[in-house]
Amino acid sequence: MAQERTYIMVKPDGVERGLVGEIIKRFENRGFKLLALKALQPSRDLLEKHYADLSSKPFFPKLVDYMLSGPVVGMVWAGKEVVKTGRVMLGATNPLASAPGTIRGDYAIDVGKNICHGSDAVESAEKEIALWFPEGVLNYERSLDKLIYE
Ligand code: DAT
Ligand code: MG
Repeated sequence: MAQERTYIMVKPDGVERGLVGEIIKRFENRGFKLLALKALQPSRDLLEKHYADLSSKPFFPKLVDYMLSGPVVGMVWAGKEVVKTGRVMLGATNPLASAPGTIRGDYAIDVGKNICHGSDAVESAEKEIALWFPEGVLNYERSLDKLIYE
């Protein structure tokens, strides 16, 4: 089976608020497969690369400062349409526009404190995985998949 992958990251506010387990649990419960997980204090350089597409936005300096304010937890999840589905599970960028039941819709209010990141396309996911996990990530078969996929 082709393994689509996405990069999901709990932002500093999500880590400090103790939401790491909750976010992991939602991806686990859904049936996605964890390929990598780490807590780290990202550097300004790493964050500027991660958000390079937004560098001309007026909120960019504030965004980078927010992301520098504490540790983050980065993870790689795999599964069928995990990029798109991961974004649905996260909710809209602006938490006030996020449906209840989504992570942002259940736990956040302001766009500048929206708890989590999820890749927006398969191509950007692969770029982000290479950026955040230069050491590489796991690739393994899971017997559980026969209970999740038809
Ligand atoms: P997303 O995180 O949903 O992929 P994005 O990639 O457009 O959204 O933006 C990255 C982050 O930048 C987002 O999670 C929060 C911040 N951001 C986006 N739009 C913003 C805005 N209009 N004002 C303040 N922060 C914003
Ligand atoms: Mg984005």
